[in-house]
Amino acid sequence: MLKFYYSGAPNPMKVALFLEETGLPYDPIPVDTRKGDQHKPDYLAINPNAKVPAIVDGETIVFDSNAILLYLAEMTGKFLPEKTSKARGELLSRLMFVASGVGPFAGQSVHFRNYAPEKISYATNRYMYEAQRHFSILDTRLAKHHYVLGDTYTIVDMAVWGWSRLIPTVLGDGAWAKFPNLKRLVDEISARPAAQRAIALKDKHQFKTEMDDEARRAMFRHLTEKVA
Ligand SMILES: N[C@@H](CCC(=O)N[C@@H](CS)C(=O)NCC(=O)O)C(=O)O
Repeated sequence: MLKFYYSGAPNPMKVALFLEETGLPYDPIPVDTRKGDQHKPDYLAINPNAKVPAIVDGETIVFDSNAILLYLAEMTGKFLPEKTSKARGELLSRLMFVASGVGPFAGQSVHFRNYAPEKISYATNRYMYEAQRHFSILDTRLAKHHYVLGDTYTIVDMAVWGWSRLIPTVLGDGAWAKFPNLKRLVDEISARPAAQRAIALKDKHQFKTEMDDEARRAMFRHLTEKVA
């Protein structure tokens, strides 16, 4: 059975949503990143980047949430747009836009707003600005299309859902007012039974919730290793 290495964080949740939407059988394996599980040799053999999610499907290993979404969608033939070159161009562009823009800038925004030991207004402003800019691009798109790729619910919407549902954590309370069309999509997806099951998945295992010294050492290794 397909093994799904996960936590309740935004990137694993995209994959949990896909798995629950398709009903593909899977074995959820917790990786408690606040306890340092991501740095254990057995896990590094699966994902050398020491992050969740990852999947093992027989002899195939896939890590990085958006790569996993594409792999699973192509494997099952589900949640993909129509099979035209134009639609594939849109799929790849928008999926990589989420992978390289939305996710990283939202993640850094959360980091500098909530976890940086010093408040650095330049960094906070840069990452919040970029996160907001990326979400605005999605919002503009969704003003004209029901889903990111048009009329069909695809893996791009699942990828978007992963980080967008945390917009208040990324940009602060009240930020939803800036993205009414994106909110419409996130609310629609969150109300789906599959999304409810994906969100509930983390309750199957006991994940550490405190962001204490052990968690900071595991997740923010630059605190103890200076390279600059
Ligand atoms: N590009 C990767 C990023 C994965 C990532 O940053 N995962 C976070 C959770 S959302 C994580 O594992 N954090 C633990 C750590 O940084 O040590 C993906 O999309 O899967």
